[in-house]
This record gives sequence, structure tokens and C-alpha cells, in this order.
Amino acid sequence: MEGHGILKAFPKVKRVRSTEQKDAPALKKTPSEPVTGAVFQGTEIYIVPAGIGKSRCEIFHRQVTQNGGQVVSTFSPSCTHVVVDDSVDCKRALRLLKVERLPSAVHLVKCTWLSACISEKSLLDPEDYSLLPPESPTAALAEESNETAVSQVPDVAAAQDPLKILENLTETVPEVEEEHHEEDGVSQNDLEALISGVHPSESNPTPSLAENHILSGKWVCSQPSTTKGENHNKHITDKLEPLAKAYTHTGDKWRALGYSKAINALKSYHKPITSYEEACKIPGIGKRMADKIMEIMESGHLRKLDHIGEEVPVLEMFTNIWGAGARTAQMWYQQGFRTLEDIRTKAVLNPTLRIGLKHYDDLLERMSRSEANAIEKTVQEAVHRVDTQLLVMACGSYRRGKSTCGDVDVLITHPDGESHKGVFSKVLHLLHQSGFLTDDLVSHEENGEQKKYMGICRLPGPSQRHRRLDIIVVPYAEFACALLYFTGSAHFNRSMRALAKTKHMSLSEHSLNCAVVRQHGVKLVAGTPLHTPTEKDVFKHLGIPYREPHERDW
Ligand code: DCP
Ligand code: MG
Ligand code: MN
Repeated sequence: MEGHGILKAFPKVKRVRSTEQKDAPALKKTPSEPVTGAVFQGTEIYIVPAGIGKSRCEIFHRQVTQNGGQVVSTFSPSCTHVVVDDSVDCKRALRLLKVERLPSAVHLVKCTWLSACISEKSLLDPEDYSLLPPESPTAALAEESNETAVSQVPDVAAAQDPLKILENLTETVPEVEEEHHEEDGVSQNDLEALISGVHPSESNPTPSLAENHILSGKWVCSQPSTTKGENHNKHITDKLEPLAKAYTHTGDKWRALGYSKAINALKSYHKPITSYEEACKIPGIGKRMADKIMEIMESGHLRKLDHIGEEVPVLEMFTNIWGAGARTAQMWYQQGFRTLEDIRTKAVLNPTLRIGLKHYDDLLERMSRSEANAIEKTVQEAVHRVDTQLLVMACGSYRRGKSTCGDVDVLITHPDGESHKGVFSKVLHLLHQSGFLTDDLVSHEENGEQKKYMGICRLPGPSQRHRRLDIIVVPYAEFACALLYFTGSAHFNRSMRALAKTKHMSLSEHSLNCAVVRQHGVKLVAGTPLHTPTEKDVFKHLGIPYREPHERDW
């Protein structure tokens, strides 16, 4: 039954939909608790009260539901996660659940997983918090069923992950552990998250802890991406990548994550892998993954690829609509839709999806640098009609020097620190008026003193395509941090933020703060913004060499 995992992921859709429905205000049990985040979206969590205590249980419950998840009052096989107190071992957990073993799709995790998800603001890989020793009944079950089960079995190699080792030397490990040492069983972590809520804009799809911020013993952000070596294991990653993609589309995040971790590890490995033992030794590659790698090495093929479900290409086509994620795509598939024409004529579409569908082909295509430059110039012209002293810069992949760009990311600020105010709406008005902006996706997102626009534009003239355009207007005091953020790459940014954390600092698109106090991964003291007039200052404060934009292309 190879490929079973991919097909099996599908019944989850039902659960996802029922969660969506529960999120709908009319059906919500506790209307006083608005859903403010999406961290736990799609999860159905059972919290085993033993050892956790009532007050902490209630706090966890609130945090999960406030962040789009569902907490159930009894255990059922449809649960995605079962959370137990850190003192509970696997045997006891099964006893408490009154089951002999857990279905392979259910993740049995310590409650530090919940705390860490909340503080990291992302759904972390339960593998890192899993309760199961390799010889546990669940692991044995996974073995029997011949599943990849990357999410189930603790990855032996993970112990050698340099990131983990480094974390042991810094504040990050205590940040997510020992939370039940708090008085009355309520950790500061829980309290802080309760007070602040989880910011919805931080719904980063990639769990940050699980990501490799460290390469060859160094922080990703501290080394130039131009040293990114050749992929010596392309013959293997070429086979694993379609499988990772398939799992992403079917909504099997954990398997997708397991594969992408392995793919990253293989890509940065200094030589072609030649043996099973060698594969196992690489951080990010577990035994099961090593089996797959061996199969590819020996036969030149991966049988699992022959069993990718027929829904996968359909789901991929659906998620290629701007604004449609895996859950929307799965819902449509469940509703019987198979073509874009089905979506256009039969699906219920919000305005954003309608726009995404209308420009389906155009938005899938990356543009040349020269076209990105022409788009920047068009924006700049409008900006300078408002005030010639305004600074306008194309950031993102364009500033990193990529040969093609997925969109154009324009940053606007004013050196006097004041005159950026009011510019946003004037510029958008001018660009709408001239017909350059054709559709608005997110026309006005406030982010502190920063303002963001996401939309679609088209250069004048025949045969021009519609292109994605992002515009941010920022106060000059935040210029360097905003520029750094908007230049990316996203991976580079995550690495830099993780590095800042180890130095009791915090980096955002607004500022670099020092003297940040965190407890159990949660900020207790926001710290003091450092003076960062230029990007170079940010690197200097973090103690790493300055990297030119083209060296940040991780
Ligand atoms: N960014 C981030 N985290 C995200 C998304 C974006 O830090 N989850 C930052 C880094 C990106 C920048 O914003 O470089 C612009 O985002 P884009 O999505 O436009 O990405 P790029 O410009 O890097 O690539 P593309 O050519 O695909 O647009
Ligand atoms: Mg971009
Ligand atoms: Mn962008």
C-alpha cells in the first residue's frame, strides 16, 4: 500500500471543514472570544487534563480556539493532536486515553508543544515534542503500516541538529520548557499569550523552529548566499520534491515538512550520499527517509511517486489561484470541482479569489527584471507627483538581484520623518486613476505606523501582462528595519530573527530591540529600540558581517 499516506490524508478534509464552520460566528460557542489568529487552524486537539491542572487547561483551550483550532472534550481518532503534561510518559498517556495504541495520524505531544506554537506563532512540527520513543507501540504501528510517518517517530538525527545544540546554549530552550514550574500552574508563557493574543499577521507557513537557520555550523544570515554550493544530491531531491509538494497540497503538513527538511539537508550536503549510514547521520534525515534515499540510489526511482493521488494535480491547480490555500483547494475538491471552469462557474468565491482566478495565468508567471524596473518607475513617478523628496525603492527579489521577480515590492518613506503621512492614499489614488492599478487584493493594511497595499497592476501598451504589486509606506525611523525585512529573503529574515533572539534582542520590520526579556519563549519585556539608521547598523548590532542584498538570497 505505498502511497497510502497521500490518499489517506484526504479524509482530513471533512475535519478541516467542520473547523471552518465552527469558526463561523453564528456557530461559535464562545462569541466573547474572537478568533484572532490562525496558528491552530485545521487542528482538533484533545488536552489530557492529568497533571496539567484546570487553570492551565482552560488557558490552553482559549489559546487554541482563539487561534483557529478546535479543542475537543473527549479523545477520538479524528483528533489531530493529543496534548499531555510534560511529566506524562507514553505508557501513561495511552492508559489515560484508555487505548492500546494511537492511530498513526494522531500526534501525541507534550504541552510544551502548545506553548511553543503560541510563542513561535506557528504550528510547530509535533515531531520535536513527540512523546514516543522509537520502540513505542505507535512507532511500531507506523512501521507495520509502511508509512513514512516522519511526524510520528522522533528523528534520531535531530539530536545532532546544530540548531538544537546551539539552542541548548542559549535562552531558546528554557523558553519552551519547564512551564509547569510556575506558581498555580499557569506559565508566564500562557499569560503573556493570553494578554497579547497571537498576531494574525504572523501566520508564517513554515514552522520556524524546525527550519535550518544554521548551515555548516553558521547562521544562514551571517554567510553570503552566493556560497550556496552545488546540489550534489539532485538525483535524490528531484524525486523527493514532487512528494513533498503532494503532501503540501493534500494538507499533510507534517509529512511535507519532514520531506522539505530532508530536501534542504540533502541540498546543502557537501557531497553525493553513498550509503544508508551516511544518510542517517545527516541532521534532518531519519531512518525512514534514509530508506527512501536508498531506494532512489539503488533503483533510480521512488515507488511512492507512482501512487500520488489523482487529486494532487487538481489541488495544485487550485492553490495556484492567488488567495487559495490548501484548505480551500481541498474543500473545492470535496465539492466535486475538478477544473478552473468548475471553480469559475460553481464555487462560491470572495472578491480576492475572483481576481486571482481572473488573472490566473498572468500571476503564475514571473516577470523579467526590466519589467519589474518599469513597474517601480511607474510607482515612483506617481510618488514624486505627491512629493519629490519621497524615497522609493523596489525591494524583495528585485533588490536581491534575481533575474526574475514574482511581484514588485515597493517601499516608500520620507527622510524628514513626517511627510510620509498621507502619501499612501494619494499614491494609490493616482495609480488607480491612471489605470495602472487594475485590482486591489488587500488595499489597506495597517501595521503600526506602516501601511501596506497588495494589488495588481499592468503597464500600458499592448500585450502587457497583469502583475502583482506590493507597496509599503513606512516612517523614516523604521526605514532600515523595513528595508531589511522587505528585501528578504523570507528564509534570511527568519534566520536573522532567530539569531536576534539568542542575543536577547528582537528584530521586526519596525525595529531591532535590545534588552528583551523572554520567559518560556514569550516576551515579557519588549526591550528598547536600537538606533538603526541603516541596514549596516542592524548587522553590526547583531554582531554579524554586513551582507549585500544579493547575498541574502537564501
Ligand atoms: N517576507 C517575509 N516573510 C514572509 C513573506 C515575505 O519575511 N512570509 C519578506 C521577505 C521577502 C519580502 O517580504 O523577500 C517580499 O515578499 P515576496 O513574497 O514578494 O517575496 P520575494 O520578493 O522575496 O520573492 P518573489 O520574487 O517571489 O516576489
Ligand atoms: Mg516579491
Ligand atoms: Mn511581495
